[in-house]
Amino acid sequence: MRKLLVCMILLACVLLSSCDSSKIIRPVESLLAPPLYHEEYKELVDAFYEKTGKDIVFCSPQEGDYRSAIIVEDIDSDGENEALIFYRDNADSSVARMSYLNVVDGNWVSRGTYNGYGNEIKKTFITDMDGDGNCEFVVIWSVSGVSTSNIMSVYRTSYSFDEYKEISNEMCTVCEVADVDGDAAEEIFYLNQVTVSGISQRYARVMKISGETVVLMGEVKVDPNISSYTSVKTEKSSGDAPLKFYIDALKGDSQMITELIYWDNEVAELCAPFLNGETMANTDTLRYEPIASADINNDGIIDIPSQNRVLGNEADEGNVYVTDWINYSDDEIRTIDTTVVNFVDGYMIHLDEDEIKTMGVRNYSAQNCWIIYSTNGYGKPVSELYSVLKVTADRWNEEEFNKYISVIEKEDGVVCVYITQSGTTSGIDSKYVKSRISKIP
Ligand SMILES: [Ca+2]
Ligand SMILES: [Ca+2]
Ligand SMILES: [Ca+2]
Ligand SMILES: [Ca+2]
Repeated sequence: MRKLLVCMILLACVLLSSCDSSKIIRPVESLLAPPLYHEEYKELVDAFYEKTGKDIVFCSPQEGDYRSAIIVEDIDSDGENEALIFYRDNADSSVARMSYLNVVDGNWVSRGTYNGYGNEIKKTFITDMDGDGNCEFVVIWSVSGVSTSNIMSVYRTSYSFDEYKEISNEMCTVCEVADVDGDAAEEIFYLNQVTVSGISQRYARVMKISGETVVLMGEVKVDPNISSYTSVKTEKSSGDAPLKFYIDALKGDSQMITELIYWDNEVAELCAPFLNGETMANTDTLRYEPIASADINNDGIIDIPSQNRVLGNEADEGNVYVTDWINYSDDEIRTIDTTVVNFVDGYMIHLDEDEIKTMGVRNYSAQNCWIIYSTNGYGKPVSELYSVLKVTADRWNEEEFNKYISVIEKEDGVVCVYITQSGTTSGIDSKYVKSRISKIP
């Protein structure tokens, strides 16, 4: 009986550890989407069903500020609400549509329905870019499961035409609407890929509304050899510094770069300072692990990880890259911090100039363990100083960890340090390791 109980406990442990919450697959929409519509829009929805029939499927934008299939807003600044509805005719339809409705004599009336360029809506922006009182719509249409097929459509109305017209459509990967050049009017910033004579090129572009059309304000080439963009961060303009876009991109499965793109008002051009014009590659920000850019010192400026050398012995099998955190200002790349990053276990160790030359790290990934050693100044190991270990929360209470110092407590465990005798002799203590080891932001 006792044996059976032990077996059952063991089985429960296995089951629990294999269904950590990150592995439970839930539909993204159920996590992110707000309620489809509020009771107060019942009349709108009823009027819409009357026109389209009830077979339709509402489609919520998957990213951005608008996450509802039904958007009710004062779109033409007359004090009354209008509505945009995204939907498909039925679950199998390959075409998503957008309907624009307003209220006439107390009733919701359709003012136009527009066919999209895909079966889903990735993102939409509703904003008055040219300041004429009427919002423009920027809609990123996508095909489910195909990340390279986004089409951006721009819809505009004016007092001279009484409905919305599609005035532009472009392929895009990333798209944002923001005041790129600081003149208080918003522009469309986007990245796209063009293949010319079999050679793939990627551009960042800025477009603005001009009269009844959209014009290209500027473009700049970016690194063409990437597999996908993973995030876009913007840094607000301040003083003379322009709005900056930081776009993390994967190269292959695990290498990563960050594109920095901004509008330079002095030369009236879009700039991507990290692209090497000769090699057409962004090598300044290359790292061999997918470490995201982040503001690591909380000064409001985003810092970019960059790796180009290992710490300690180059010939060592378990060696670890030095990660420099760089940023770009006044036409210069500055290193603001130097670390070694344990991407898997979620921590990094900050190193000073002297330690970069006199320390090395050996990674025992199967044990979630790093050993930090001193070197002779040319990478050759001299003695082990301390080890950093990531252990699960339940193991942390075991006796063998009595001599370890907890430095980071995380949801899934504890990052802890054991200091050797020669580490202690070299002045490494609890205060030192706690000040040097931090979470990856
Ligand atoms: Ca209105
Ligand atoms: Ca407008
Ligand atoms: Ca602007
Ligand atoms: Ca920073």
